[in-house]
Amino acid sequence: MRSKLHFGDSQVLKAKAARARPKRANLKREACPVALTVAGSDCSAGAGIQADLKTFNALGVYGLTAVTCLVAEVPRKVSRIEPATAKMVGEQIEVLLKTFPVGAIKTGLLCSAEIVCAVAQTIQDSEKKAARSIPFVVDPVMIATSGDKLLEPEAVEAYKNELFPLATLITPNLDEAALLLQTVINGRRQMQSAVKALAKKYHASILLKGGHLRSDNAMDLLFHHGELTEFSAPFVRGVETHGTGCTYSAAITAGLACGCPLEQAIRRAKKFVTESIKRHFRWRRNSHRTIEALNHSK
Ligand code: PXL
Repeated sequence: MRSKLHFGDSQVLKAKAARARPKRANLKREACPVALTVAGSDCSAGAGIQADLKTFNALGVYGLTAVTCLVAEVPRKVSRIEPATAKMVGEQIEVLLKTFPVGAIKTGLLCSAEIVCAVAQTIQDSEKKAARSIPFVVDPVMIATSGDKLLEPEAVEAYKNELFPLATLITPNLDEAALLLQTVINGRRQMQSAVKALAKKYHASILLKGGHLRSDNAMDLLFHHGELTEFSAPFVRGVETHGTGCTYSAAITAGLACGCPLEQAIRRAKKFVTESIKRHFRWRRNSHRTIEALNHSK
């Protein structure tokens, strides 16, 4: 049975409701930094858009996405890749950049030469319209950790001619740097000359990731404003590393979106990746096989 309202109760209820309503003062809170990732979807969620969003979230940044392709895969096995149309990729970027206060952008897997060109063109046009330039991290994803080819070979030229000239930072691993320079890199000395050669060639800061050297330390080299800086962390052995490259560049992008200087953003990102590997998830598939994934939560 409904209880009877007494005279004056409605005023009391209204006052209570007003107190429960969120205060307009909420709007005065510090605005959350925003970052945009332009990348592919990894259905196993360790790499690609999914890794980027989890990383942004863990680092206190609101993540926006422009999806370039769908990848059916699990760690160590890419099964199928289907690209979005270049027009659709461009349009996602355009509407986002004209609406949100994007503080930094990153690209991951771009799949085809057509998509690389559309991304470069749209970012350039949007920045011109807004009369500002946004820190831009290019992770030149070409080959998966599994060794599977992820990028059409013709797209490499489009990266060199269209996208690299817009980059604040380019983050190749050793295989990608070797492909870009048409050389072999297998030691610290060769890393030093490669990072300088790439910076000179593409007029951008370069972070060359040495993780694939498999020494005791995962050592990366930054060439920025004419100076070499080394970032090292103990190599975490025996763990599935699917998605570490995406996670690293997403964490750097998050730092830049928060206004950190480049070196500080890289230092923090390196720590975040190392910790996501250390605290990885592991599931049992059957009596002798397991499956692992990075743990992007903080
Ligand atoms: O880790 C490289 C990578 C990036 N982006 C997507 C991927 C992968 C690896 O498989 O699927 C979407």
